[in-house]
Amino acid sequence: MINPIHSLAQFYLPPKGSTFADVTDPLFDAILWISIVSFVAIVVVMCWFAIIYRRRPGYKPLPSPSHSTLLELIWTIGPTLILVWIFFQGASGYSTLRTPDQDAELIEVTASQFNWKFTYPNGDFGDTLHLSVNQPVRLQLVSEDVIHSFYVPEFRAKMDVMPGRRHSMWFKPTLVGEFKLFCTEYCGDGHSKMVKNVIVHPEPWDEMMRKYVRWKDAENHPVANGARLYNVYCSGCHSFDGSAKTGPSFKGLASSTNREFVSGSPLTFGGADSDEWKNYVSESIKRPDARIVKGYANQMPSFEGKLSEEQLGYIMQFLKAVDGGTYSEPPKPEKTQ
Ligand code: HEC
Ligand SMILES: [Cu+2]
Repeated sequence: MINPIHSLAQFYLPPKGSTFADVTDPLFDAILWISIVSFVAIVVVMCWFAIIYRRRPGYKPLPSPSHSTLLELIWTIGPTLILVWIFFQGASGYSTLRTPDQDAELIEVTASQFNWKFTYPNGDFGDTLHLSVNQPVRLQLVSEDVIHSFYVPEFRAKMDVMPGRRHSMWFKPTLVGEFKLFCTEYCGDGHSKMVKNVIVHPEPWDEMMRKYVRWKDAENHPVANGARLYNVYCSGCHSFDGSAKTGPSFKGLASSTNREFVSGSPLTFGGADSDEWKNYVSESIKRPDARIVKGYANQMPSFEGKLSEEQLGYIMQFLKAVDGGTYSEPPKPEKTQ
C-alpha cells in the first residue's frame, strides 16, 4: 500500500543530504509561500470583485478612477522589496555554493555518453561515487563529448558539464546512505540510463579510501578488471543481458561465429579464442566506424589511445565470462578490506 505521507514526502523535496540543503531549501520554501499567499490573495479579491461589481439591471458604471498614488506606491514598493530580498538571499547562497571548503578532497569526474567516471586522489577510478560523511569534496568535471549535467537531488548540488571546459563544484555530504546521480541534460538516446550510485560512507575519508577505493588491476582477476572498465566506459550503451541499448548487447558476442554489417561483407570467426574474433573486437573498440553492426548506427566513440592493450585484454576476458553465463552482475569494482 502506498503511504500517503511517504508519497507526499516524495512529491516534495528529497531528504537533506548535504549542507547545501540548508542554503537552498529555506529560500525555496520562502518563494513557494510568497507565491501561494499572493496567488490566494489575488484570486480571492478577483472573485469578490466579480461578485460585488457584477452587472445588474439598471446598473450604471461609475467613471473609473484613473490614478491612485497610494495603490501604485504599495504595489511597486512591496514587490520590489520582496524581489530585492530574494536576490540577496540567492546571491549569498550562490556564493556559498561556489566557494569550496578549504578541506575539500578532489575527485575528477568524466562524463561521456552514457557513463560517469570518478577518479580519486590515489589514481583509482570507478563508476560509483564514494564519499565520506561530513568530508567536503570538490569535483572537477569534464565531458568527453556533449553537454551533460551532474545532479544529486539529496545534495542539492548540480553542475552542467560542457565539452572542452573544466567545471568545478563542491558539497559536503551529511547523510550516510546510497543516493542516485542523474544526468540532467539530454545527451542522447541513452540519457535516461546515465544514472550512477553515490555512496556516502560513515568512515572518515582516509579509512573510506582504504576500504572502498583501493583498486589495483594487477591484484585482481582480469574479469573483474574488465567488468570495472565495462562499468566505467561501456555500460551506458551495451548491456550483457541481451537487451539492446544504444549498442548491441554483449550477450552472445563471445560465442558468436559471425557478424553482419550495415555495409560490406559479413565476418565469420571461430569463437572468442580465434584471432579473427579478437581482431574484430579490438577493431570495434578502437575504430568503431570501420564496420557498423547491422541494425545500429555509427554512435560509438573510439577508445583508441584511451584503453591500453592490457585493458583491451581485460575487456575481452570479461566479454567471454559474461557470455559463458558465469554471472549475471559484473563484480563491483569496490573492495572491502
Ligand atoms: C555511446 C555509446 C557506446 C559506448 C559508450 C560504447 N559503445 Fe560499443 N557500440 C555502440 C554502437 C552503437 C555499436 C554498433 C555500431 C557499430 O558497430 O559501431 C557498438 C558496437 C560495439 C561492438 C561490436 C558488437 C557486435 O555485436 O558486433 C563492440 C565489441 C563494442 N561496441 C565494444 C564496446 C566497448 C568494449 C565499449 C567500452 C570500452 C563500448 N563499446 C562503448 C555504442 C557504444
Ligand atoms: Cu548525459
